[in-house]
Amino acid sequence: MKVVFFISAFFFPVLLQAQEGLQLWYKQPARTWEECLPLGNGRLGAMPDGGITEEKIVLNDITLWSGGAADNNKEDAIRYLPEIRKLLFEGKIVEAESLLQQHFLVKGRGTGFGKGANLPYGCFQMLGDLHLKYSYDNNPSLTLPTYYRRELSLENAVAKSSYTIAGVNYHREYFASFSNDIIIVRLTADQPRKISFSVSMDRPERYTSFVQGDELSMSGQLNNGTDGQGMRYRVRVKLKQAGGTLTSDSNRLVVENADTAILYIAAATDFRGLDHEQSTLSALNTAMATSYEKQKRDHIAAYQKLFFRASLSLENQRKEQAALPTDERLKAFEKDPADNGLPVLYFQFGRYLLISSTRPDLLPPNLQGLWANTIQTPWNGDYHLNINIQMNHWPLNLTNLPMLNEPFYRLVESLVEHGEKTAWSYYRSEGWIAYSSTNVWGYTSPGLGPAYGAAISGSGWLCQMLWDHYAFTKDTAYLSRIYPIIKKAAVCYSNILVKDPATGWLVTAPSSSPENSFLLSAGKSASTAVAPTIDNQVIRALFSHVMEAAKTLGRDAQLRKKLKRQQLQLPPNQIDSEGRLMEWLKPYQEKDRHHRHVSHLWGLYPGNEISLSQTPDWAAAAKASLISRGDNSTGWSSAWKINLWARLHNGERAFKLLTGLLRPATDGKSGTYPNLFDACPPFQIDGNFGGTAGIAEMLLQSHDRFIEFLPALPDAWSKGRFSGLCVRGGGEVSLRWEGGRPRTASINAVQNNTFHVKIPPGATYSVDIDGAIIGVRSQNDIMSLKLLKGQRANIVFQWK
Ligand code: FUC
Repeated sequence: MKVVFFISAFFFPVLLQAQEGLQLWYKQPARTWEECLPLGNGRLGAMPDGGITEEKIVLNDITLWSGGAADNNKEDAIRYLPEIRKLLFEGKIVEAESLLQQHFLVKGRGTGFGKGANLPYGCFQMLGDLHLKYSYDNNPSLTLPTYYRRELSLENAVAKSSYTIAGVNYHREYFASFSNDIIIVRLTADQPRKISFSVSMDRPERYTSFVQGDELSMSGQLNNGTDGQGMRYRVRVKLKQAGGTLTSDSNRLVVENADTAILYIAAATDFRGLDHEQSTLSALNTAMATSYEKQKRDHIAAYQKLFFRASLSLENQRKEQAALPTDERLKAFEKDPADNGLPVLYFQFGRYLLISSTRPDLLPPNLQGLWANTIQTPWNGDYHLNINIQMNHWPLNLTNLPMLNEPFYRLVESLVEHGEKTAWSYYRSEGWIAYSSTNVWGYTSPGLGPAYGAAISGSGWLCQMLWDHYAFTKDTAYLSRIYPIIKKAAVCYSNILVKDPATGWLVTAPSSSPENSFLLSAGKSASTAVAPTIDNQVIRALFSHVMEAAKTLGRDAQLRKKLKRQQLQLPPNQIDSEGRLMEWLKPYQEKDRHHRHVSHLWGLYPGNEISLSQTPDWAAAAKASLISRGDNSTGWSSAWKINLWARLHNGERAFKLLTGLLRPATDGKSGTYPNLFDACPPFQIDGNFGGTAGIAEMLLQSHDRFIEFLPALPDAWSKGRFSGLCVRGGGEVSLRWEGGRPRTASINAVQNNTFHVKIPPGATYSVDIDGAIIGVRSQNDIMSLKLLKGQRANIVFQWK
């Protein structure tokens, strides 16, 4: 053990600072929805296309769902469980799968294979299209402006389109207000009386749109899949213009020759019994009684409180690429990925999307965040529990947005009562379980087919996310809130584990490794399996978390003992003849070697039972599996692999995956659309969030009992700084590095804690706490810093 004494104090730059170039911008209006710039305040979303003579703004409300509460559990499923297990243990997989398909999956039509709009399952839907038709009296035939720019600032969550026609400079500003819960569009021109346009509204189905007084409205009711009386919604649009006239006809508002005009768009649904008629009315009244400038200021201030909690900058050698419009910049990056500003932009765009697509007391971001332009959204725009909803939340704690965990917590909590019914129907078990997807109606049942629908790791994985938030925050009040949820999930798994006659291990059966299948003899394949690796890893982690929580809270001593005993009997990770981590209990060959899901690597990321320092053999096997799976896949799969390679401390490979994720998706393949939305394809927001988390994971890790700076830094990012990234144990970290080596770091304690920090090999260091010299203990290249809540440790590294 050695003791190193403090040498010098230093000051780290403050967090709240503007960063350069955090803008998406274009030289033309959007031609497709995936070129439109997304705005959102956690509930309401808007994607204006910035059109010159006609503009469409797609509107969203995150609560707008068709479908409704339904019983999807097969009451008699339990009768078939013994036989399915017997067949599985006898190796009669095909027979087991066929019995499962008939009797052990969902009752009824479930998710409708992702086409659930008119089923009880329902789907998240677009709210409507707002149509603006502009006319230019100075030159009615002119459509081509002499100047055009469309942009979105990530620093203030305001979009703009500016253009010049016949010498008149037009300017539009759009935002989804974080302070007033309303969408606002302001139109100005630099000459008087130049603003003339009409506004109307529609959607592909289930609407009436009408004008009452000076208000344009749209309302309707969605299909609940049973009696048709589903969710109701209301959109109200009002205008405030200066100069000129405001008139209307039956379904349009018309402005002529105004100097400026402001559109106020209020929308709501009756989700959770909200009085949507009244709430839209009062939102409009409040907004219209406030000046535009104040509204914008309040909006920006509310947004920045979250956004500026973390910053990142990477020295960029490609200033010329950084100056390009975002669509061209993406293309240039594919040829020359040295434009470090683009990963920074992508990182902050992910944080922007997270802040914009969820808010406490409401819903977590769904498969499309909150942005959709169709009635039947892909895969119902729902919450998939076998990677997608979890990936949506990966950046949350890492990038200092912990308050956005609340809607996720709330969704999971709401699943418990439904999952209890599912656990009872299928297993006669106490506790709760959820399979592979859910909606806003509490769906927890299995899915329609074995590959997707029989995987039982969903509830356990949700609980790992709940736990990780605790690991980051060390908030024991929160731990008390999640305890019943994670305990009941553990109780269910504990009850349904059975002894595998061949190995004596405690196994799940039936289950599946999410969406993958394996080869059997005679050209057959199946998905139904005993103890797929992900189940073992997820249950192992869940049991550890419940035991630790019970101990911390002083509860359930008997349960703790039982879980410990069972945990020791779970199947260990196994390695196949090719040196790869096995995805199933048996060394099956996967049907698709390059399958997008890498569920068996869950223990490496997002779990932490596999790590380079603690389990190097498994880490090597995980690496072999990753190599064998290959790099090309869907957007979210690339994003997952960035995180996995980061955990394997391979910065170059993680960077390669990141460049793949950022590939322009103009050819219908995976990558990134011009508006930086992730292309699965189609647009799925998980890849954005997974990419943001991956970038953070390359720069800072804390899963392995210590904090490690720059664990997977690619050569291209040799100089940079970040602030406000978070570590487990309740710490906010800032770091500045050069030549690939940490120079100065600081840890702000959000909780009392001893932070263990890996000393970069070859570095010496000095430490002060709030400016006071301290001696630091270190052992095995790990220094320990004991901090009280609110204290800051500053570390200076010296390199020979
Ligand atoms: C999982 C994935 C698909 C898609 C869907 C929404 O089922 O396997 O690729 O991302 O979720």
